[in-house]
Amino acid sequence: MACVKRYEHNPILTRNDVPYEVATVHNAGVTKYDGEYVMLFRSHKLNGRSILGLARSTDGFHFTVDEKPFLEPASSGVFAEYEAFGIEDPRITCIDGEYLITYSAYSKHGVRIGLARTLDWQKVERIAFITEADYRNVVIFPEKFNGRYARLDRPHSDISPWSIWISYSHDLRYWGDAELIMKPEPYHWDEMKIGPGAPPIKTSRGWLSIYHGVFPTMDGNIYRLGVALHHLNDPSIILGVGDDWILQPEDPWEITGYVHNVVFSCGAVPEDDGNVKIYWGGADTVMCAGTARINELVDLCLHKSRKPL
Ligand code: BMA
Repeated sequence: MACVKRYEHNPILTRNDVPYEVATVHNAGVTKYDGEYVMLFRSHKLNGRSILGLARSTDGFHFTVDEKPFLEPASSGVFAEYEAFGIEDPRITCIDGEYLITYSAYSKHGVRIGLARTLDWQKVERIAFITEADYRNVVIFPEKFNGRYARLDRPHSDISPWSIWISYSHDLRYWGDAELIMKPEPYHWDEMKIGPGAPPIKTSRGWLSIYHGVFPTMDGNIYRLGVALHHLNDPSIILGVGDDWILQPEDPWEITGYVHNVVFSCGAVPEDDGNVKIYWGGADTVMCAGTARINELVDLCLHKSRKPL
C-alpha cells in the first residue's frame, strides 16, 4: 500500500528558483506561519558545503524564495568551529509560539545538532548545540510531556548502527533520560539505517512519525520513507511501525541527481481536512511534495506493522 500521492507538478522547487548561486535545493523543513507555508531548505553551494534558504507559499505547492539565504555557517565563536563544513537538513517545530529549528552542523569534529529559534521568519538566533558528535536527524515534538520537551534523534555506534532514540529536556539545552526506541529491521527496506524525518504529527490515535530507512544494494543505498506511531501520552512507547514503505524513489528526479535513489523528508504539514502534505528532497537535488490521508498512515502502523525493536 503506497499511501503517498505525489503532487502532479513535482518537483516544486529547484535551484533555478533560487536567486543566489546554489547547486541543489532539498531536505527542507516546512511549517505554517501567519497563514503561509514556510519552507526552510538545504542547498549545496558550489564548494559542496550546505546553507539554509527560505521559501514562502500560500498554497503549500508554489513557493517563492527569499532574496538571501536564511542561515549560513556562523563566522565566529563556538558555532563557527562546529559549522565550518556546512549546515544541513533543518527540522521545524512550533511550540509555545516559537519556531524551533534543528539542523545538522558539520565540521572537522564530525556532525552534531544545532538549535536555532525564530519568532517571525525574519530574524533567527542560535541557541546552543544540543548534541555532541555523531548525531543527526533531531526532531522535537510540538507539545511537552509532563512539562518537558521531547525529541527523537539518531546517534550512531558501530555496535548498534543508526537507530532512533528519545530524550527529554526542561530547557531545550540539556537533554536526558535517553532511551533507544526503534531499530532497523534485518533484511527489510530499512535494514541498514533509520532516522527521524518530519517532526511528529498529533492524531487521535497517537503521534505519527515519518522516518527514513535505508537499504544497501550493489548499486548504492536506497532511501525510502516509512511511518511509526507513538503513544499520545508517552512517546517512548511505539504502538506500531508500518511494515511497508510509504514512498520510494520513482520519479526521474528522485532516481537521478546529486545522490541517486533518495527520497528524504524533514517536514510534513497536517491539514484540517485529514490530509498531510509531505515534503521530501529528491536525489538530494530538488524539492518534491505529496499528500496522504493521515488515517491511512496510522492504519498502516497499527494493522500492518513490524515490531520497533
Ligand atoms: C544522509 C544525509 C542526508 C541525505 C542522505 C542521502 O546520510 O546526508 O542529508 O539526503 O544521506 O544522500
